[in-house]
Amino acid sequence: MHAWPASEVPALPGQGRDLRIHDTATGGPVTLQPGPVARIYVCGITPYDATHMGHAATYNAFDLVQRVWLDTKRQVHYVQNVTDVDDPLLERAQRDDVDWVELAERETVLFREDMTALRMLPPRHYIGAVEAIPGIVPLVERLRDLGAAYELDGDVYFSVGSDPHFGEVSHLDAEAMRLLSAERGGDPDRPGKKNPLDPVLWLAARDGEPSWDGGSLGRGRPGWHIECVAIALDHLGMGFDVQGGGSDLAFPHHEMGASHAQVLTGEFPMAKAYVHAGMVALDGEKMSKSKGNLVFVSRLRRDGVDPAAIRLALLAHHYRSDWEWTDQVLQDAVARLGRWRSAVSRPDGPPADALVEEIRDALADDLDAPAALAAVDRWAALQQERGGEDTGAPGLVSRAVDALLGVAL
Ligand code: 5CA
Ligand code: ZN
Repeated sequence: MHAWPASEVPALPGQGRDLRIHDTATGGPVTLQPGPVARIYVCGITPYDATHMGHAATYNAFDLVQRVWLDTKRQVHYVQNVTDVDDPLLERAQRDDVDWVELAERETVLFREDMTALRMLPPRHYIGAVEAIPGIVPLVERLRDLGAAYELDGDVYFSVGSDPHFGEVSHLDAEAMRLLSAERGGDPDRPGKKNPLDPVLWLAARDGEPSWDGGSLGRGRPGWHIECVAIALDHLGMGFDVQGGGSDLAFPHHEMGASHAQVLTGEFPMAKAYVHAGMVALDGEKMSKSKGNLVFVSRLRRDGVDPAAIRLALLAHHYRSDWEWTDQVLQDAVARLGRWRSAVSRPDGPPADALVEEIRDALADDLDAPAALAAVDRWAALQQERGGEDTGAPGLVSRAVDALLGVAL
């Protein structure tokens, strides 16, 4: 699949910082020191509905990770998937009586447009589940040959008992795992499983559903977790720097992925840091496609909202906190964008070298975007109150805000 166009990232004077970030698996901050090429896998959308503010907030967090790395003059290898075949997509297509391929394509096109408008850096490899099937099948066969997978009425399940590290990403107790598994695509109550938590690796073909050649597995379609493992291992290899997603992916998705990869390679963990963004809510409930309480990026854009203001609204919240989308959040962002634009449109201003360092420090400290915004606010207020003589300052602020925060002033 092709990704979306990249926006230019201006180079800044001075030295970038190494990123210290909260890792769900160790439960604390880790300072990442990637080589010259930093590697990141961010779980992509299941394209059955348009990009909502929750998705946008999560992708914003991982865009910041990359901007911090780029500022250290590293290259970034960024991989993202599209879960373009899975139960929720097929169910929605059936409900709306549309072709599942068309639904997935339409929503993926819209997602790309939203990401472009929000100036999110594109992945180097943007890979659909369907196109990954030839790589998924041999991994499932290998898990089976290793004794880590078993068959149940033609479907193939992964045995979580085969991984000594199982549970070390999310650190949940058995009851919590069971509840979340039922909520998030698992089938803990299916009779005949070795462990209720065991996730499906390969689902045998069913009437009325798409299926593909699975070699010795028979016709069918892939499970969700093995999809991301196959794509990540193929394009990044083991031990990449960050696997990212919203906090609802910690269990089961990232836990199961780490488990599959551990059994396949004998290495743990697949990612050096498991990074999770908080959930965005609307009217007190997590924004979700299944609940339908959504504010769409595309809708706001159609209503004439500047994408830079949407981005500032996201940046005003720490990525790890759960927060609520309200009209006020957007109004505040529009007002801030206006203040910043007016401040950088003057021919001179207060010196801004210290501001660049403040933004760098804030982001390197677990992506503290709100602190970065507060620093720019202070510079803009000073500009407003007293102005300044530095003719390079407005341009420098503009470039720093663009390079580090993805906001075009
Ligand atoms: N295709 C899978 C990942 S492989 C998937 O979870 N797709 S998704 O479309 O449901 O979600 C895409 C990303 O948005 C995930 O990282 C998910 O955690 C995140 N996300 C979904 N809802 C919210 C929300 N309300 N707030 C913040 N992030 C969210
Ligand atoms: Zn994923």
